[in-house]
Amino acid sequence: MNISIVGPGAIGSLWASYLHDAGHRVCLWSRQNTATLAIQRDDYPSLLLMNNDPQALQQSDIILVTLKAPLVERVLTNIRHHIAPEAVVILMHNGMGTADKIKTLMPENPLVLATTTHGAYRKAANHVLHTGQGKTLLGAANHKAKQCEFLVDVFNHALAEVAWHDEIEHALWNKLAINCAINPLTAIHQIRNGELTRTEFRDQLQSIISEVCRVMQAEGVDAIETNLAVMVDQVIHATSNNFSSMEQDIAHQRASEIDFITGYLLKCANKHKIGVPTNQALFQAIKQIEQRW
Ligand code: KPL
Repeated sequence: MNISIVGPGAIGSLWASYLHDAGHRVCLWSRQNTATLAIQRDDYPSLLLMNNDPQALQQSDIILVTLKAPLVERVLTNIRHHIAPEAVVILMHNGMGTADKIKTLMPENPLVLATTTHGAYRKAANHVLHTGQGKTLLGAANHKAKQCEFLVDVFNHALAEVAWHDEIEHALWNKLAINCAINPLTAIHQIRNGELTRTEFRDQLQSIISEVCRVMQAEGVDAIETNLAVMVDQVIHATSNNFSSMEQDIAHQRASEIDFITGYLLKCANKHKIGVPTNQALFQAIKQIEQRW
């Protein structure tokens, strides 16, 4: 198939490399202004992929968007006239809130949402390390995408394990709960994920999770507070040596994904008139840090 990866950061480069190895024609769309881009995964030989070629984008059957959430709407607004109306658009990023905008922006295209737990680390601009095996879930965000379950075979063949989720929003909410718990705290304190096991964070973590759980239930997601707490704890342990993406954004003075993580939670909480003071305070703390730059 012809597949374009829009925003080849760590996760995008990982998928570009695996999809290319599985026999697909993979092209990139990136902020680098060059006709080709090299991508190396682990110790494998480097691949040279086409970059920013409007014709290649036009011929793509699948557009895998691995941009960070704050960039999705702006970039797709700029390139949508190069994208065929039947091309399947897949959004794969941390946080929630982009899908509604893209549904309106590109009403003809089947829209699929994805979440992945694969670990990827960008060692250098063109070199990605596959640091942990994970699982990828795909699911329909609009009516047309309900016929896109075939994507599971395409993606599974490249990088297992991939499954179709009939309620992808529920899977995204579970990931949002993990990100609400881990990302702001590690970013504010500039610590690794594993340091959240310290007793000083126990009450705060519990309060974050309890607030998220109430909002999830109001949104119609089957959430149980103790299960969410176990899930967060498992991720903290499994990624204990890692810095979260928000910790890295703040450390490098880049705008974070806070509006699409805790910010999305606050919007939903407001809609249901649910008080979420702990998450509200974390949101403000991140905003204050970002405003200092
Ligand atoms: O998704 C993550 C992130 O850093 O954004 C977690 C799961 C918290 C791993 O670090």
